[in-house]
Amino acid sequence: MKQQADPKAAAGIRWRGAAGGVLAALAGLAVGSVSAGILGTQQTPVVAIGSAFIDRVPPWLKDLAIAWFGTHDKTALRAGILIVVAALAAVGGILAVRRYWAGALITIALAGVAVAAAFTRADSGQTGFLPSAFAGITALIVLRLFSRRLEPLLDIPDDNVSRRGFLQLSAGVALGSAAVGALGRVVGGNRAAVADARKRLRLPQPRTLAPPAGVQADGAVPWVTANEDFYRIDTALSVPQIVPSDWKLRVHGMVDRELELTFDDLLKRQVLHKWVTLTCVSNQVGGDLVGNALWSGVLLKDLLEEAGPARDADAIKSTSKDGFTAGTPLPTLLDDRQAMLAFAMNGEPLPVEHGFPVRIVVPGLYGYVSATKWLVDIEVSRFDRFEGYWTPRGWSALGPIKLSSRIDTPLGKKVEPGPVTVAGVAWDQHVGVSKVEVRVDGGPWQQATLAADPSIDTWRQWHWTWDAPGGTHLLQVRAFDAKGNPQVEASAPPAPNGATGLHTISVKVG
Ligand SMILES: Nc1nc2c(c(=O)[nH]1)N[C@H]1C(S)=C(S)[C@@H](COP(=O)(O)O)O[C@H]1N2
Ligand SMILES: [Mo]
Repeated sequence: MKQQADPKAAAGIRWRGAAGGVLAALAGLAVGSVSAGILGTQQTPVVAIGSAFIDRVPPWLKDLAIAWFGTHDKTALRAGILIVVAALAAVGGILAVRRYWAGALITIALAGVAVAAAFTRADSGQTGFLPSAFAGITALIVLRLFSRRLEPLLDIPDDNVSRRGFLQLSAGVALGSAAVGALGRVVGGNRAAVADARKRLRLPQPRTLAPPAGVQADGAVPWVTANEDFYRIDTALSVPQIVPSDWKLRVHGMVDRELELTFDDLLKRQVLHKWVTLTCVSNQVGGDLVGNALWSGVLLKDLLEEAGPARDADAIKSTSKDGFTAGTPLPTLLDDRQAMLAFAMNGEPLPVEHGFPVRIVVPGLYGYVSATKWLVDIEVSRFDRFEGYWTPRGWSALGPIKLSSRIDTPLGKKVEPGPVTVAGVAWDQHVGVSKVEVRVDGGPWQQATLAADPSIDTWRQWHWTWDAPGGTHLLQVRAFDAKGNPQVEASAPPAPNGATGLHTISVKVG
């Protein structure tokens, strides 16, 4: 045909086809998110695909994602999905110019993946697949409109009517998608209602938010981690939105009496305020997936004793609104460590990303085996009857926190020769830290000064003054637990039960 003789015209058709394909996908995604908002589900096509992907990542890839993107791993995943969808949609758009069904097949495949992904999600309910289905149908229709406009150009490359038609259609679809997308933000499920309810919530306040006296040492990282600075780790690509008045917790399983609690029931109970340092098992040596906050809530022990756990029960399986589960040893919930159902963090209702309205906090255990956010269900059970979310994914069933220490200053700073403050934190929740030592260039270990110890459930700040000579030096830190055991020096990665090794930094002096 004629257009084969003219490579420029062929290229023109190709890029128009690609643009049409991308715009068709965009229109589909916009319709997908609006319908998710209207249906009150979190499962937009991107969330469905992303969540199903997260559910299937092997531990090494999870570690890599956190190492590369830190707590921005979800933004990176969303961007990755959009790039892949756009690339495939562009190919589909090019194919559709000549053979609509070839392009349509790619669209159907993409929508099919999203629909299937939505079906695998515990939190997607019965309508969770619909946004992806609507997205697919929209994309198919828009793709057809584009292929109709572009087909005539195959025969008459300089057909101005078709060219103008393509531009008009592109502009229309782009504007339409933007408008629908904007609408999606307005009808965005419960988001606004939850933000509003959270703002209006009045909770029992702690007497003071100030850290206990003598705790704060001169160091780079404050003893209290502000809510905005607190690390966030979870599998929720779209954060569950729960209005407190809709919240209910069921306590059931191997118990004498099933309990059901509303948020008001919770507030009627005796409230506890407690400093606890939370740690993620994915934290690398020297990493920042650890934070210390004042948590307010009620004792889990009281609740569990009211329910009456069976004698042979050894665990609870806690479940979040979005289907995450943690398996926690029952003894850690019944002993003196004051494991709690927390509803406030540093004197404020829990931030939505940190589990609003209610989460679990258990001193001494990594988050993945205990700290369920957006908590809705507690089943008293046995470890031989269920597995928590991360266990079949390569992480151990039990996750006691490992003794660790970290240097926070002079990290990445250039310092002058002479006295230099070296400082950081060390933690071994519910065991306690008794000593921290620092060494320079593999020399003798020198004892650092520890800040006061308000409780064994929080991290401890330490500092040491170094008379720094010029040159480049290696600083290392190690901690000892309350029983005098030193921290494990051999390097191990986070999987399957927490990293070990000494935090080592290089400092340029002079
Ligand atoms: N619902 C839910 N809760 C969750 C998780 C999750 O993926 N989903 N991740 C856990 C993990 S691995 C950690 S380390 C802590 C982190 O709590 P934070 O985000 O408030 O710091 O939450 C825990 N609770
Ligand atoms: Mo974690």
